[in-house]
Amino acid sequence: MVHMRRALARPIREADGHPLPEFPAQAALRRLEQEFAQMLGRPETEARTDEPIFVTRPFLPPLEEFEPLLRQIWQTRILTNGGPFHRELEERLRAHLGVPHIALFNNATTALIVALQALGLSGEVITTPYSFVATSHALLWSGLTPVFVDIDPTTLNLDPARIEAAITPRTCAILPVHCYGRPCDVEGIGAIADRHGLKVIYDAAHAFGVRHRGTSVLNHGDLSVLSFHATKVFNTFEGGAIVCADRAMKERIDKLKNFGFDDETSVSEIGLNGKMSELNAAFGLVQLRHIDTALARRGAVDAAYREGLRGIPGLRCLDFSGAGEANYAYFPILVGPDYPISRDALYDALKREGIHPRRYFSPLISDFPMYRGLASARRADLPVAAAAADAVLCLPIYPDLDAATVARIVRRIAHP
Ligand code: T4K
Repeated sequence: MVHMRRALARPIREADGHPLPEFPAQAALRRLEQEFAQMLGRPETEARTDEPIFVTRPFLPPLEEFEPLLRQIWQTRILTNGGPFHRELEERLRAHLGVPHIALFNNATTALIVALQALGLSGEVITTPYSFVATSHALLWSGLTPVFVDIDPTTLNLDPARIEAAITPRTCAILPVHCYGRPCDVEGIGAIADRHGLKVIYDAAHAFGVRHRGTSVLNHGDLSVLSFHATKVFNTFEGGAIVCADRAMKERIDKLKNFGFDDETSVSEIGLNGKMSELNAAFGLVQLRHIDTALARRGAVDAAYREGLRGIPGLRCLDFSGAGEANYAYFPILVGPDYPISRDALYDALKREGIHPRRYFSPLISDFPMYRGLASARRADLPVAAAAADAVLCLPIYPDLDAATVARIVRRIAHP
């Protein structure tokens, strides 16, 4: 912390020795520094400029906390197939998230495929082109046809105003994404689904812990799918889950993720192996002890970015205000024509400095070869998604990101 304070107090100089104007977010970053000091309760070292700064860095609990659970696994030799840690994590996540039922998976992609199978879908599914490719890949794996619909310019989520025009007699469901953890217009989408008798599966890979109008955003739609991948807010190394409303559906999902077994000798469906191992589940239990601290630290980084980047011409931070309780999973900025250099030039400039933002989500899913030929994949019909894909840059955000590094990133963006 002492080093960090010194770094912030130093006048900011470019390599040629000319001082830059006072950094506008200095006060915000001091506050962030104080918050970090309180939350960590231990000294912080100065941000190291020789280490690459990636878009994310997985949160890891103290190893000592994980060791006793590992010892238990070694004693019991229960490694997978719905063991005690698996059952306990399901129960704890159910309570923590405030959802009726949750089924753990080995990753969100498998969970998406099982979710689509559990609802018995066939035909066309309306979805967003502005997401990670797993969203649409799950449809193709399930023999379903993606129908891409443009996104809303404010939220970058599927635009309900455009959904009805894409509904055909073959449409069976809507697969929206709570992109970056920002809730979709769940009321608007729900109303359309009800009117047309469609199922709704939310790809909630980014939405762990997000709340909307006083309840978990995962309580909307027929099913919601979470990712617990290393890069996510809550990680179990690899992992995922399906949230559902009733016990019968949970039992069906549990069967489908276990090859379709009804009992020891009968198999009634073509299930797959989607089970989470005891190792991942045990790790999740330890992670869950720290989730509130991890989210608070992400929130502090988010606040510092917003203050530091405010007023820079041509830059827009995605607005989460009024969207409920955020989880600060990503920090997307949109680089517009008024910014001095292009999005890609900024991306390259930051990379040269050892800062590695990501262009999530560019290209659009609909630009990839296996989707390009679909009638709904024409870029001209997806202008908002296309513009976002060309402008977006997700800045590094993770619990361990320190104030001095946030300051450094903001300075580089303010003075490209
Ligand atoms: N739906 C949506 C909307 C999704 O975003 C995703 C996944 C899914 C579904 C499918 O979920 P899973 O089946 O994965 O559970 C990453 C993740 O692999 C992927 O899970 C995630 N979305 C996507 C948005 O990002 P990459 O290829 O960009 O990740 P990668 O390996 O380049 O990692 C990014 C940075 O994170 C690295 O530069 C360094 C850091 N990192 C990464 C890993 C894996 C670490 O520090 N440690 C690590 O272990 O896809």
